Amino acid sequence: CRYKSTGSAFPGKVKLGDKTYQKDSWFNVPDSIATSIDRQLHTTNDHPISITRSIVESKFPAPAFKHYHDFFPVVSTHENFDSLGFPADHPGRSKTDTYYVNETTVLRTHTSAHELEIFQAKESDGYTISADVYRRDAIDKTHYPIFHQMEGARLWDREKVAHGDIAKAVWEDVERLPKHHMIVEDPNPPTHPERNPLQAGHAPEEAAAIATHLKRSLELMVVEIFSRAKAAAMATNPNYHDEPLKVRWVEAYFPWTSPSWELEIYWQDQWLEVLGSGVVQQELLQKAGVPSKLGWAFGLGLERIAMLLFEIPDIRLFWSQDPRFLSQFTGVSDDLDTLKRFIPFSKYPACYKDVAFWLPPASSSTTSAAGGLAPPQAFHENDIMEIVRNIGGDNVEDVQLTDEFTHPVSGRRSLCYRINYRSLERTLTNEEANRFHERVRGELVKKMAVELR
Ligand code: FA5
Ligand code: MG
Repeated sequence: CRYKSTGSAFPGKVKLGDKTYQKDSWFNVPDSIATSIDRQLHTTNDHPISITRSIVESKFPAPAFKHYHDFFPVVSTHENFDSLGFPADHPGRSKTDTYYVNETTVLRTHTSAHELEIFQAKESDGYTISADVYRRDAIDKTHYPIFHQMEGARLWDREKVAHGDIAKAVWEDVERLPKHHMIVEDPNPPTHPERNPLQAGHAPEEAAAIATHLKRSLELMVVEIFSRAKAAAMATNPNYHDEPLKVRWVEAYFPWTSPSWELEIYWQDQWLEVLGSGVVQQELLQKAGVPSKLGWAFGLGLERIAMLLFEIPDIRLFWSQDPRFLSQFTGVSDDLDTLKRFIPFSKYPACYKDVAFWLPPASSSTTSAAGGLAPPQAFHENDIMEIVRNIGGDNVEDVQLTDEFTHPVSGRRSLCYRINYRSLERTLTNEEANRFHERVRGELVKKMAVELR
């Protein structure tokens, strides 16, 4: 048995939700993640993620759209990556980015993992899927290793529209959508031969019609949600600071859509990406057994929308069990006209600690990855994030690279990270922060073979 000699956390089985899985050397799911699977915030009554989900769903009404909430988060690598055309070497597949249960089983990294099966099911030509998704990622106020996405798609069938004229049918549906007056920056060409190509089987006017329907639908979702929520806030708070809503479309790349775009909203002096989207690749629809259909798909971050809507300043708050957080949403309906902003409770002092280290020389590092975290010769920042997260948990607000240089003679790289230890719920003592920090330093040496400076 090839796993016997390692003596680490496998072989063995792991229970995730109500199912049991065989682990192998790919397993990298920490307990804190495994035990959070049961939380299902997107269907928890009176939780801001569930309220937000319901508000966004209402912008994609039945019968055109069917709404799914119950897809289990453990999926195959085929569902999460292969079915969508992810190339074999796509960085998203890496153990540094994704939580693996075993070599062919992952915690889904996005709700797109269910696109193929939903297209296959043919239950509706429009749908949304809301679910929890998992990623090894940065630590800051807008990133968390578990978050929630809503996937949406809308298809048209060449064989069911008059004269097979998809472009005309889609334009008629565009005409039926309400207009809006929000200023949208969209300097992007409809398609771009290298960056955002027109698909082989699509006429330019088909892609243009679908793109217009996609963009208008998503803009309407944003306008309706934010302008009504703002009106409610201004009605109840005379000192409400009114900032005009600013949004923009940015070119993007996804293996299963082309052309593709992301939508960003201006928030707290920066552009915040809220969703990715595009015209669905015909190859995916062929695989699903619906080759005569064409359409669009999007995937949005529910936390990002919820943070804007309720003015929630830190993504960790969604996981808080503190009544000072949860009680503010009790009895809050999804009625936008009566929506209440979150009133922050006291902010506790920040406690910054730096850690500086030399990375191991690339050639000698093959023996390093003791815990199976780091791939042998490559350094990946997500491994640092994971170490900090596993030790500090929600007591860490932010981890930032503050300095980086390469030694002119030895060629070795040195990095310095600044960790902000700050709980949302109480003041951390300097001793507590020091204890976390000492353990972080120890684990960096043990798991990543760095040399502390
Ligand atoms: C995707 O996940 C694609 N599946 C979206 C998509 C669907 C594209 C269908 C085309 C067709 P992306 O990795 O950009 O794309 O994530 C989508 C959204 O999830 C982001 O715009 C952001 O709002 C949110 N998001 C991403 N990472 C995090 C995170 N760590 N914490 C919170 N929200 C996140
Ligand atoms: Mg993105």
